[in-house]
Amino acid sequence: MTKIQFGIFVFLLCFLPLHAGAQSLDKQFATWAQTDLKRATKAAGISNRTFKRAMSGVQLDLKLPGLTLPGAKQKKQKQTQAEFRSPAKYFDEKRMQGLASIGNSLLVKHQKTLQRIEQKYGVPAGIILAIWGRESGYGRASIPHSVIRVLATRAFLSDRREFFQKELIAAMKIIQSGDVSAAKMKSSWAGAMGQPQFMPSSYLQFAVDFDGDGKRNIWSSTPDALASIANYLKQSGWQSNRDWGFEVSLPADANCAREGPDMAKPIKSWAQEGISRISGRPFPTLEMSQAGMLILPAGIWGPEFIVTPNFYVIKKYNNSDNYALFIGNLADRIGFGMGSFKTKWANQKVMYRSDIRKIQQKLEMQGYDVGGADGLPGYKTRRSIGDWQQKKRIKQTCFPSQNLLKKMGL
Ligand SMILES: [Ca+2]
Repeated sequence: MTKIQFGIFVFLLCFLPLHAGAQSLDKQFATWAQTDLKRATKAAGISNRTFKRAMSGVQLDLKLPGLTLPGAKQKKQKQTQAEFRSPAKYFDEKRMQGLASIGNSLLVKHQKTLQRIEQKYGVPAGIILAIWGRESGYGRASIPHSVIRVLATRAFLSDRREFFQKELIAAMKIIQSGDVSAAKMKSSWAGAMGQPQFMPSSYLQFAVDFDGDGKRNIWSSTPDALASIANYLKQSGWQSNRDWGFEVSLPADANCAREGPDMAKPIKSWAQEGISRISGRPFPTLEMSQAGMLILPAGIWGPEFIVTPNFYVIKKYNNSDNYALFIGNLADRIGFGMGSFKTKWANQKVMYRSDIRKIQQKLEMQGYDVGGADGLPGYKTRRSIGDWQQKKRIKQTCFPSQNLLKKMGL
């Protein structure tokens, strides 16, 4: 099937529900729901009554992105043309300022609730607000989908069927618990629910009732949504007496190839070799004897950080260095009136992921650990580049570039 034919096929499925192909797909879905799915839910302790309440009238939603339609050859991702986007795009200053400004007013508005939450869970208000703002625009973003419909569609028509079926069963467990009706369980098109954007399994693990009405309502109760975010972080290991991290400045001759959680050492040891906070303030006394890790998201070409284990707790919410830095910086703006990172992200020539993969493969052949040749420069790739450069006695950058490709003979 060509691209155009595939497009027409999808068009027909979307807009002509009486088309034979669509009809049979709906039938297949209904049969699957009443047999395989029903059996699996029963085994997981979902009652017939809950199953009916959840699934009655639920139809496939073929407009969701990323579905795998039967008969359609999976499009091979054109990785050769995929560009690696510089972290700079992630930290759009206008967006950060907008979120910080609303966050500051909400800090005042919800002060008492946030203080009670901080007392109970040990997570500072700024971090909770930053996640709330990032995930759902402080509960103002439109979250229009029915989570049951999204998950049922994906459990039937995606290449991660097992994952989505598990989440669908978790969603039914929520309905069975009586916390919320199926109709009120709204999610994103990916199945992330409510103001904290929890998948149903995270809801079962971390959602809490904080307004005292006996129900965990992350959709329309602000105290429940905020305390659930705090509980997620606490259960994931948040250390209450510690910061998330600090923007720092490395001495010009410092070895940049020492990033990552496995190269942690006491913050005072980093300080002793001349790494200092970019604000000019000293590291807080409480932090000095505790573990800190170096993070250089763009190698020597961008802001540099010493982070604490709490940085990795934020990554459990969303597994991305940029996400965790975004939350940390937004929290600092809300809680402490700080601004953008002081060091700018350098304007580098755009690189293709395929070129980054070539660098990774070459390093792997020489015995370096790049954390998998995926075309994305994570900390293992960055520090292996730095180690390779040091061995070749060329200037360390700890980041892929066109120049590095040439130097490696690629
Ligand atoms: Ca509640």
